[in-house]
Amino acid sequence: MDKRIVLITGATSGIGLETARILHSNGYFIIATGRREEKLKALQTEFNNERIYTLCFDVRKRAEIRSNIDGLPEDWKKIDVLVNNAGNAHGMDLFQDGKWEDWEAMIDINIKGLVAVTEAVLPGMLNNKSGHIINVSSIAGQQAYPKGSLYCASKSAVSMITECLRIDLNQEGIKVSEIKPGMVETEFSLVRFKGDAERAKQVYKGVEPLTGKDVAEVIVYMIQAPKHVNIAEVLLMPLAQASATVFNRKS
Ligand code: 8X3
Repeated sequence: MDKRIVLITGATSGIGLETARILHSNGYFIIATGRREEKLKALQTEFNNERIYTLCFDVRKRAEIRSNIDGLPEDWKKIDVLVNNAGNAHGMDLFQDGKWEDWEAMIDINIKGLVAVTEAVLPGMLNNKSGHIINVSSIAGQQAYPKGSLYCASKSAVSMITECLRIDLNQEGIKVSEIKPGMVETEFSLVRFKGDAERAKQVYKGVEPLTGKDVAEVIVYMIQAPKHVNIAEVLLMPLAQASATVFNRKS
């Protein structure tokens, strides 16, 4: 295989980590980004320091993103695939009880963060007239659910940005895709409920959710599709889930 470089945001856990693992085992070169330096170091060790480059930044820091991407060594500059995976939910409240800080975090990370990373990586792809951008959104971006307002809105924005980007890049030879997972058991609920492990556990009670690896396998499939094939959108749910709110829960 030709040398292929994939930049994955939020590569230190969950879907991002599993995507990095599968791609690495398939010979890809991985640029792993995340906020947690120690987790990035652990991934470097796991990959024996081979075919991995790490960038430690918070997707909320636009200037840092830009300087990190622009500062990549020459042999890491040609990014073939960008997986915009970093994102999370903060709080789960009725709109009337919502907290401004939670709303702001979701807008800053899920929307502005994704845009800032894309903005930094895109010039290289445009220059090469090739590339693939895969945005990880959510079933929450197409179906509203109670207490989901700003999370659902942020993921809906990701869907629209993806669609517009595909249109704007149509003449440039760059693929743009979106994967919308349903229930996935990662750190997602723990973050949403601010470390309340008991509450997080209840989310998955009586159902078998997707794993980060399940989603990663589909992302890898999207990356490996033939050059003329773009898997534009995937909605991926566990068997036990029929919609954002309908589950077959065994108690
Ligand atoms: C995660 C899926 O349904 O918990 O994006 O919001 S959901």
